[in-house]
Amino acid sequence: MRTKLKEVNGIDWFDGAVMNCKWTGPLLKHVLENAGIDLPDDKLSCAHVAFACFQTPTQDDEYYGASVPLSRALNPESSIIIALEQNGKPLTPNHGAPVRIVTPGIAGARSVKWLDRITVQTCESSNYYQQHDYKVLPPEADTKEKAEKWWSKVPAIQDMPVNSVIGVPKCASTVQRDERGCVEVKGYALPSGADGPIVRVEISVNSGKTWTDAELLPAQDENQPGVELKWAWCLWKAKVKMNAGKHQTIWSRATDQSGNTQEKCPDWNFRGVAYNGYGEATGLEIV
Ligand SMILES: Nc1nc2c(c(=O)[nH]1)N[C@H]1C(S)=C(S)[C@@H](COP(=O)(O)O)O[C@H]1N2
Ligand SMILES: [Mo]
Repeated sequence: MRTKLKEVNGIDWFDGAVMNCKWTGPLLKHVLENAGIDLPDDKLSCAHVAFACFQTPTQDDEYYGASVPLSRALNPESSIIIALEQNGKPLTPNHGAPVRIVTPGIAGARSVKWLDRITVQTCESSNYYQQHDYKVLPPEADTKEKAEKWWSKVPAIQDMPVNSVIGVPKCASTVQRDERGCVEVKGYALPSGADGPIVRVEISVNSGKTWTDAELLPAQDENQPGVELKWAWCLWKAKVKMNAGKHQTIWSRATDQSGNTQEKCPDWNFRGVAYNGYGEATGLEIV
């Protein structure tokens, strides 16, 4: 968002940030149900489950915290887990050892690492990172001062938007066409929140005039061949005809099962978060 639109108060995400691996641990739902949820019925629908880590102060608060709606945590489909293992091994310190939350489809900011406390409560987490960050502010909130009045009015990001990334060819590379004048394009795509799987990825080499369908290679459950993994990324590949020449661009556009699809470019926002414009490989020299 910073490089394409204008300066943001945030970091360079490049193509985006994603974790795609195998997480193992009890479902949060089962732990909450075993503990017993002590809330009046009329509070259940708006309640949140808050996660906190008190190991160290953070840049902007005394601890790190986040929350997700209780209804989501109690939905068996949501797969929110208290992770103990990553790719079959105990969590490493960097990734939250000994115990962290993993919230599939939801922004990584809610996957609290080095977990100390889980609270079922009638309001969202009051932590800085839930209230004053990770929100898509409207474009008019373009300074710290103007942003201030928006933080309490804009919802915290939960579900991430549909997205796709071109991994091959790399930006600014020289690409050799095959004997039929085609270039191989490969990448990954992610659905919006729980709206997976990805059902279509299209490629354009002419600024969106025409699109070619990519072949989808969805991640499969190793124990149940043929069963697509709902939360994993979908790898894809395509062969597209291109003319020789410099300064060429390839775009990718993903659509998920619920019909969410990428726009060329979303509106600018102050923190530069949730960018999900078309995947792009730019500055290509095709030979
Ligand atoms: N305790 C704690 N948990 C945290 C954070 C943090 O700063 N402190 N950062 C969050 C954010 S913003 C992200 S994107 C993920 C990153 O998880 P990873 O390091 O395993 O990729 O952790 C989340 N959990
Ligand atoms: Mo993050």
